Amino acid sequence: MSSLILALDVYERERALEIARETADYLWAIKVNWPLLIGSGLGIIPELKEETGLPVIADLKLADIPNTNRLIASKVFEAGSDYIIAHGFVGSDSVRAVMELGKTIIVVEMSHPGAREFIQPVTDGLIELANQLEPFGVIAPATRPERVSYIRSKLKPGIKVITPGVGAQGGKVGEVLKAGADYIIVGRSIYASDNPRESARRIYEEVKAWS
Ligand code: NUP
Repeated sequence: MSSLILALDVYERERALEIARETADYLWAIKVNWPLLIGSGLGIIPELKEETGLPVIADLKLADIPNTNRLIASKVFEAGSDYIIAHGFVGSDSVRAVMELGKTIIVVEMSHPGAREFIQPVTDGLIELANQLEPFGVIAPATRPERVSYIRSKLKPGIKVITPGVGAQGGKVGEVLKAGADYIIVGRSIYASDNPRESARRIYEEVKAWS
């Protein structure tokens, strides 16, 4: 089974469906984020599932009070999303509101440089939150493999480590898998390349070689 997740950050429905169709053979799941949801609407979720048969992860990074998180998450799960990504820093009640409705991935440390300013100092607390709530998985930065190892070492064994930041942001497949990632998320290196299918295939082969 593949451990590659495509971050499908395009606006247009047609383009999204075409890239999903071309790359599906090499993917574990498709991640949709605000650009695609704003550009094409929630209806893109069931369409992607029907087109590819793959699970869909809604990368909403929910960060609201429990009631609002619940109002949003219920519609997105209802639309067919298999997983939702939620922020942990808003507290366990807000995360629980999402987890009660479906499979959840908690952000414990983001991949961009700015994550060092506010998120990294609270990563330990977010790992503790994840260990207490036992979500499907957590987000850890492929751009900092040493942080992926650290997060993996502190996390309960069953919780998956999902790592964005491979490719365009500088993260390397081999390093992040060696550090303990279960899944890698790749966006621009696939969808913005001249040949998304070939790019997905190459990354898939690399993942297979390291797994
Ligand atoms: O820490 C995070 N970093 C990150 O890049 C958490 C995320 N969810 N993402 C998302 O992963 C980001 O919003 C985008 O959808 C994808 C990475 O895309 P790319 O940098 O490979 O193009």
